[in-house]
Amino acid sequence: MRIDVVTLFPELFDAPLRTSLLGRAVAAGVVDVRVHDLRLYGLGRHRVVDDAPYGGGAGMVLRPEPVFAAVEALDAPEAHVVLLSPRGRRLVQRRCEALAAMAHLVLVCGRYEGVDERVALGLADEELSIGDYVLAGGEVAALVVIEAVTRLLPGVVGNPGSVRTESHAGGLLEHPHYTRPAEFRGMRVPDVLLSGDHEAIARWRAEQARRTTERRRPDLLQGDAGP
Ligand code: JF5
Repeated sequence: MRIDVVTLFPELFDAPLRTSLLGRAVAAGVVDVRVHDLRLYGLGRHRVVDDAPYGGGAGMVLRPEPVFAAVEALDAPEAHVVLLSPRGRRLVQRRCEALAAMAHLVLVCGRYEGVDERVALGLADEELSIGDYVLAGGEVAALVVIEAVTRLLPGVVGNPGSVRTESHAGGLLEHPHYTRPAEFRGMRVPDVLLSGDHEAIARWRAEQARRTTERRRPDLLQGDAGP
């Protein structure tokens, strides 16, 4: 899979793309991530990328020309172009699975107080948000997309079971996890997990997942982010 990123802060991607699961996937060539500096497509000698909003108001807006130029320079009309912004549709696991099936993604990172609407109207195939909060820019949101998608690609997570049975993929939160020691600061591992009775353990885990989801995330039981 190939992922191109268009950003004013390419250096933000350096460590995350060299570290841990993402670093390994990039090194193995499972995903080819290329980060492009939007400033190179800025206007005039000063490489201007922003301007004041029509209609007035505080802050600056990312102009459309540099964003269109950066994406069009990729010369990849088949690529799926995603604009990250708080106005986008909320990203859920099901959407990550659909993105992981695509051959080529382009992630456009907004900045300033907003992005000229013509980017959403005439360039992006979809606008996504990673959650209901405002970031300084779309870069961290793009990293979230890259990590959530890359770990779904074949061969990236060692045990395919850990991708299939994880939180949300089944529409439920995970059951609690425990490892050694059996008692820590007065907190005991539930006896059933030490029993060796695998059917009882499976029943306990299913019950815990259901109860925790009911209490913490009743919205998931309505199928909002489920499979
Ligand atoms: C951004 C205009 C982009 O804040 C975000 C964001 C939140 N969820 N997903 C993305 O992106 C930064 C701010 C303003 C465009």
